Amino acid sequence: MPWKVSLEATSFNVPQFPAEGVPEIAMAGRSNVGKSTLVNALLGAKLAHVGATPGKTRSVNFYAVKCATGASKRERSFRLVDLPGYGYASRSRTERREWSQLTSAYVEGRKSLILVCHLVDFRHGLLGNDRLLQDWLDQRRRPVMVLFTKADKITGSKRRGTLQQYVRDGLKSVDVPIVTSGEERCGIDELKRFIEARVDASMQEQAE
Ligand SMILES: Nc1nc2c(ncn2[C@@H]2O[C@H](COP(=O)(O)OP(=O)(O)OP(=O)(O)O)[C@@H](O)[C@H]2O)c(=O)[nH]1
Ligand SMILES: [Mg+2]
Repeated sequence: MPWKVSLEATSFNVPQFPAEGVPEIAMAGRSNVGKSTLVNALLGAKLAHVGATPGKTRSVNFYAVKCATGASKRERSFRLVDLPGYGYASRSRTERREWSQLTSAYVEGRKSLILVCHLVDFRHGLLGNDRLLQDWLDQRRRPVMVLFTKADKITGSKRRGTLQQYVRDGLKSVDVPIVTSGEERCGIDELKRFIEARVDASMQEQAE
């Protein structure tokens, strides 16, 4: 079943977050890595704002999704959450602090958050502040799934070797990272199935 999607909330502060409820899957990563582009590719709609200059997304954006999962094709509801990026140097210090406070308040405090997708540019691998994010999430026992972005910038024949090298270098991920491209739409269907399975598992756990 195709996903039924809509923008549910755009939050610039914690009180604007929608009430907790359905499971949430968040997209985190450096500014400009392609979080909003990947959200749009998953949603099949241009709902998230994309920008060539880093620092485009400044709010926590909640997208409501309905899908049918499992053998029974039961309808499930969840939210995809597009977060502001980090590592954007040229904004004012106050603005940067506000963004990171909002993002960390969301990730630390949100009970409905079942998975953080950590987006990493496939050309660069984990950079300094990506490792900081991985450690920070690990300390908070937040499950993390690494997703590589902009795979179209690396030739098809080099993709496998690049992925293996990054995995050998050490990264924390609940499963083998998925290599994606929002531009070429590669890895999108695989990622949709992965997300559906995580949502399904969390709903089953809740029901038990
Ligand atoms: N070639 C290529 N470019 C991409 C891909 N995904 C995103 N981009 C480009 O990268 C730039 C940043 O994309 P966004 O999706 O806005 O990145 P973001 O991570 O949401 O950035 P912030 O909101 O600033 O944190 C845009 O110019 C996109 O067109 C991709 O898969 N391939
Ligand atoms: Mg964005």
